[in-house]
Amino acid sequence: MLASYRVAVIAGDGIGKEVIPIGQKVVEAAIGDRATIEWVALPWSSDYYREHGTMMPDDGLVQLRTFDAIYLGAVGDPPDVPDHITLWGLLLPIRKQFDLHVNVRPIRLFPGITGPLRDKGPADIDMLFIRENTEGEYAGAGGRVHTGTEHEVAIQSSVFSRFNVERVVRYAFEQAKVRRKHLTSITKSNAMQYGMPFWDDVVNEVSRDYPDVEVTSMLVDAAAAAMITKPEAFDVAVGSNLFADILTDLGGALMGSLGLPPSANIAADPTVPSLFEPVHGSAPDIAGKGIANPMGTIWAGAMMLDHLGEPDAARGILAALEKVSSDGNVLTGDLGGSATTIEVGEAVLKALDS
Ligand code: GGG
Repeated sequence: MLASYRVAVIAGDGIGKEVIPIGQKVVEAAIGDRATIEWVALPWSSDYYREHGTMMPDDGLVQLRTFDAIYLGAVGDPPDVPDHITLWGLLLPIRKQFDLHVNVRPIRLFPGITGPLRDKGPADIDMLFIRENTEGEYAGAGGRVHTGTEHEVAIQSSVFSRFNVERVVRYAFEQAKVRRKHLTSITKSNAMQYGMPFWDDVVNEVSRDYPDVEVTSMLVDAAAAAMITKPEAFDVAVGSNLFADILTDLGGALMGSLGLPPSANIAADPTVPSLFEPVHGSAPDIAGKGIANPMGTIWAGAMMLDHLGEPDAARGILAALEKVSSDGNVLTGDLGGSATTIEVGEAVLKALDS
């Protein structure tokens, strides 16, 4: 019987609204007649917030729970709506309530793309970040007191639970096992003396189950430098919510553009929808101009297909992206080209056919 998938589409804000329709077209073309996809567009965004006072309806999570996957563009419309409202009103509640425990972020220099590092090519820049995705620095533990007075205090605490750190680290080891068998664990254990040495302890404990995986422990500042000076040293990297978020933006820069990296927010419970999105945000500076790079969103669509059990279609999209990058004729401005978002989408569709 033909497989059928129901996917919730939250294009969101800014360039999210421009890149998501392109991603949908490519996903549909890649899947062909192997399966059917029912897309359900949900208008949850900053516009929705301006109209309703919330980023999504009260039963938003109940609605989302019925889907097989969520395809998200971007959230953020500063300064009109503060960033912490957009993020805590939509993306973070989905990650937390659906227990999307890991955020998988591949960082690869595509063939034909000139990255910013002299003498480093696609063979040197090929890493997979596993970002802890529901707690850590984004746990939301804290508060503000004496607001508006000169005694005002703000506290933001990081939270690391054994249950969560262990499963995230284990996920990273599993990835390392099927890649180059090297895991870099990124912390700041010298300065953050409770949560981060705890993270190191868990990594050491879990490593006993993976004797064939070599582990390197790095402070986040050293890791940032090493990603520039010696990117080939990274295979799989695992880090806390904040650290891995920052380092994967750096990874996007190594790829030549933040428009390229995708991410997969994976639910611990396979009956709950996972969420797929580009790493980039809403990019208000270029929104509405039709020049945003859709490649990260398209790649996120491939990760979604792979997760849904359509690895051939996913591989087809990756190959098409690589063909477009190798040819180098149809690229957006961030990659040195002059093509529009739609033109890049059409080039990927054509490459899928070839
Ligand atoms: N692609 C979704 C998006 O808008 N990302 C930007 C962002 O700030 N995300 C927050 C995060 O990943 O923690």
